[in-house]
Amino acid sequence: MVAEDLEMSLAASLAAMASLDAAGLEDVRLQWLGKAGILTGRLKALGAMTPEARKAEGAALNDCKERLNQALSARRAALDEEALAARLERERIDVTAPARPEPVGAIHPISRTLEEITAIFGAMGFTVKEGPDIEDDWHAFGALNIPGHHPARAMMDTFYLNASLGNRPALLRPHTSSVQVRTMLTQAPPIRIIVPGRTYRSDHDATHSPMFHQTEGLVIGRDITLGHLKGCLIDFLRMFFGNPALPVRFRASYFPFTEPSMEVDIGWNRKTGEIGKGGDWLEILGSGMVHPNVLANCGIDPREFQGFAFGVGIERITMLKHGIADLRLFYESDVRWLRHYGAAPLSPAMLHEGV
Ligand code: 2NL
Repeated sequence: MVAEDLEMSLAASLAAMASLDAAGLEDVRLQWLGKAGILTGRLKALGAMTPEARKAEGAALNDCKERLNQALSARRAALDEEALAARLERERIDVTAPARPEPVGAIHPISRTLEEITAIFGAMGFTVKEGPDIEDDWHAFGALNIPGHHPARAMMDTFYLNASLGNRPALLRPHTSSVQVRTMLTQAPPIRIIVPGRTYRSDHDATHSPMFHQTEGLVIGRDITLGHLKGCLIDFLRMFFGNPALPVRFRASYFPFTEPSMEVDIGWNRKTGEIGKGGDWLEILGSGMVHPNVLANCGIDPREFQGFAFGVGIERITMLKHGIADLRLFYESDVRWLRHYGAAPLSPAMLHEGV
């Protein structure tokens, strides 16, 4: 028979469990079922009993053991559940909470100008072409009708690399015209492209950087005239500077790759720097009708096709538009300067209210 005292201390142990943690439960288990445990001792003693006594005592001890184990696992499960509930509460995420304020970046003024130029010419039906910064001298000079003795080809202006492409000297492109050359060689007219990108010249002072940005444009068709050139560039300049009455002047000039060639000036005030009024003229870009030699070099028959091209310096027009005094500021990565002159990242260049 199971003694009364065993039944009583089991009841006490079961009752005490409600307030025990995992370590406390393990103590109770060892107290009953460990090597020197109460039940362990009683079970060992069964061997010395008569069969009848052993049967009764054995059944009772098993019953105790089962109730003990059941109570232990029930309490363990309750502890696990409490821990999980506490953790869920502790790690609760409020998905409706407003976002923490994040520092807002800004678009670099050079990037902004490129976006604006792309928007303006995009609306006129131009597509954007890009090409390699490392070029050979034929794509950079030869194809463009630039003679070998031309100063642009000299070491002091162009960065030549200690390498060649095919059997031609390699260099850092001094203008993006090489991309237009590549386009004419691979694509039949009509052509209507702009080519924004980095360009390189061996020059460094307040108005020149060895790396700068340029956008060139090229339009080729059967009946493209100087009138198209003028209309296109006047529209571009008026839109870019946000002044529909901006005075624009075309002045005869010379480039080896265009004939005739024209420098384009806009009206400004020399004293105040104000653009659009003041009676002075400021040179802003170069343009012209593509030279027949250039068309022929690029596989286009100049008796069938003609067109115009232009080139504009991105740093220069950005400085004029925003009143930036020194070119070197563009490349200093001064965060205060970028914050001041940078554009809002979520307002893309759009034409409906001017760029
Ligand atoms: C300037 C002058 C210019 C071009 C660039 C060009 C390109 C090809 C054929 C003919 Cl593939 N011309 N580009 C034409 C005239 C002027 O840029 O002073 N840029 C800042």
